[in-house]
Amino acid sequence: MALVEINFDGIVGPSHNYAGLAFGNLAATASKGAMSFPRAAALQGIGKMRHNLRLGLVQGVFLPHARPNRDWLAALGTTFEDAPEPLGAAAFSASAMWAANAATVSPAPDTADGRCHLTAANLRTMAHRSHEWLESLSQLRLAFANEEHFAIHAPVPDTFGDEGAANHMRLCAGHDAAGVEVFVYGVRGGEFPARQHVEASRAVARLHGVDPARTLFVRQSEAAIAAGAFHNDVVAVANEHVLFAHEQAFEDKDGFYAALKALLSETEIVEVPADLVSLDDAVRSYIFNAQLVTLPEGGMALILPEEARETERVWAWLQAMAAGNGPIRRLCVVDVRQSMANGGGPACLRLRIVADPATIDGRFLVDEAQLDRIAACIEAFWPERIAPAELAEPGLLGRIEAARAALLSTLDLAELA
Ligand code: SUG
Repeated sequence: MALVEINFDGIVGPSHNYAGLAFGNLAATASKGAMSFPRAAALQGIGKMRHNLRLGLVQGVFLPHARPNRDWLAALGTTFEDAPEPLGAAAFSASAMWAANAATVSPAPDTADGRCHLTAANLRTMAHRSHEWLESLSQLRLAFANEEHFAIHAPVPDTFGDEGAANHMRLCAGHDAAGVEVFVYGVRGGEFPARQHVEASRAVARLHGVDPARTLFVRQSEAAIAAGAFHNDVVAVANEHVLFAHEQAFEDKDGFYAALKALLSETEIVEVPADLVSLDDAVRSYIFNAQLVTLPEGGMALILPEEARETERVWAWLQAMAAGNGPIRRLCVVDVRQSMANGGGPACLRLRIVADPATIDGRFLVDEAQLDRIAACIEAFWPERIAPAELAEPGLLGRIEAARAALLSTLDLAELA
């Protein structure tokens, strides 16, 4: 089979909760202390995957990580039972669901050795995410063990923050053609942290062996970070030759657009003007945290969260755009509200990998029957709700650990235990 784009979604883990851990992520901060619904959250994720399979797209999964992360707490000289806050909540977070932050991916056509390169992200800026990389790396090494086709890299040293594919875009004539890789970084961020450091992006580009002449390092606008766009994928998304972005996404958009068009003449930029959709509306609605996909029958679709339809100005703009002559003609809406309340939209929940499915460990690829099995496991084992005060209850911990064990056994992935 030829190279195709595969979306690997993070299955929402049984410890999903709202601890308000991600400063600069407005939705997560606003949800702090709310009751969470892990079972519904995970089933919403399955619903999105089913939707995308029915569009004819290829789908994969990554597994929830072991929570609480007892090894991380041990390295900090404590245990979950004794951990002072916020360490306990950080060890308990289900944040690995946002697979767009697991790694940066450079598909085979872009790299010097003709292999697909993946670098796990260190996620060092947020304590609750800084310990994800070890298990992400294990899953990547297992799923993409075929060294003829894949090269897996450990995170870059955490002197420099790296948040993975959420700050990386690839533009190309077709998925299997050599692309232009765009690494977006932040500098100051005002009150909020700029999580992606340019030195980390440069290191990933070097490790992957992408052609320096076809690689751009682009600065995210200070205004976007200050408005709550803690990752570039909150204000921009690309697919093949199309860049869909907010007018204020980049610090020097004219320079960026010109460089992109010089490298890829087919480039089409669909820009949303700030006077019709403000940065605040973009962050509230997650219009850009859509999956922009190429449909098997041709043309592109945006897979948007319900919140985009509910934000009047955003929906009006989208409908006018889809009715026009541009490359994006279809709007699909999915319900991922539980993840959205932590600032994770449809695009955050997936890592895109361009590869031949036959070269990937089949246990990480899913069809509808496999999704049925995963959903049955979620129905049986995921807690229905978690109130903040329950986080430390031994009964809940036992259920969460048993739930992950049941999923590993359902997927025949005992080596991740
Ligand atoms: O890192 N939220 C995640 C959301 C990640 C979204 N990913 C992309 N944009 N690609 C984050 O801010 C909230 C968890 C809490 O507060 O309990 C959280 O980590």
